[in-house]
Amino acid sequence: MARSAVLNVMVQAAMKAGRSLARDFGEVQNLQVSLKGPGDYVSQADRKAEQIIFTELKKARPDYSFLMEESGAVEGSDAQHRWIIDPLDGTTNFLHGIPMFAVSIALERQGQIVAGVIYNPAMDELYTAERGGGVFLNDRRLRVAARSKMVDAVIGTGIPHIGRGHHGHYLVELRNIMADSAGIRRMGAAALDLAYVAAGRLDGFWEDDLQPWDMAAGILMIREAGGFVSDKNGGQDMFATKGIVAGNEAIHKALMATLKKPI
Ligand code: 2AM
Ligand code: CA
Ligand code: CA
Ligand code: CA
Repeated sequence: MARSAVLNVMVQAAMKAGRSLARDFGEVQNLQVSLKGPGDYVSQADRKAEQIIFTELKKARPDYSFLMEESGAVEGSDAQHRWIIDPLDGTTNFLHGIPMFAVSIALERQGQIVAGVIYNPAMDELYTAERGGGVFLNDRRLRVAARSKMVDAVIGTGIPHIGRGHHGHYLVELRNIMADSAGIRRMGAAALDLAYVAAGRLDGFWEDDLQPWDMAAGILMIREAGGFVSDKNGGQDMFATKGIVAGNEAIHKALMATLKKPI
């Protein structure tokens, strides 16, 4: 597995931020926490990790543009290249001492995602992907799961909470997937859920109301693992519509059909 120079830069940034998160996770009760909206927490750990990633990437590629969850968009002189960064995906888990959280970094070139890194420091799991070069968990190449029937499939999702809409329509979807699948998992970190689909741990995944930084790296990973990713309409406008459906070809198709069913 030969990593390109730019992927190495992303790995170094993600692991440095991950070490900072791991230290803060050890004394989570001492962190300053604030609310961005109902149920929407941010802590010093999120901000510190984002600053580390920003500094590392800026040093390596001074001209590139940025889209970050906590600091927003920062335009560089090179608008063709954009980093898309979630410094801590799974903040709620993190603040509750649940070790399901990750750093997510993607690189977009002319609107196309070309590289992605997702790192869970608590489990020391590093997912890396490059367009056309496959996806790896640490040093092992990944493929999506082979299971093709919903009766055998374990499906991940994100359940809306206070401050997030769509509750009524989500309950219909949840009920229909419950009825058709072997099980549903709600792990609480969307970027990791997508990495788990790439790794074949989850057979499929769907969620509404996600942001580009939740999805960008994971979308590339699922494609590079031979999987299918689309928005809820079957198109490729995940960033604009904020919805995502993923799995191998058969599970993606079955999920799309189940999600459209009436109650
Ligand atoms: P975060 O931890 O980076 O905020 C859980 O379903 C997923 O949803 C997590 O990846 C979480 O990312 C994200 N999330 C948390 N609050 C959200 C909100 N208010 N709207 C949309 N997504 C949110
Ligand atoms: Ca957040
Ligand atoms: Ca997130
Ligand atoms: Ca986050």
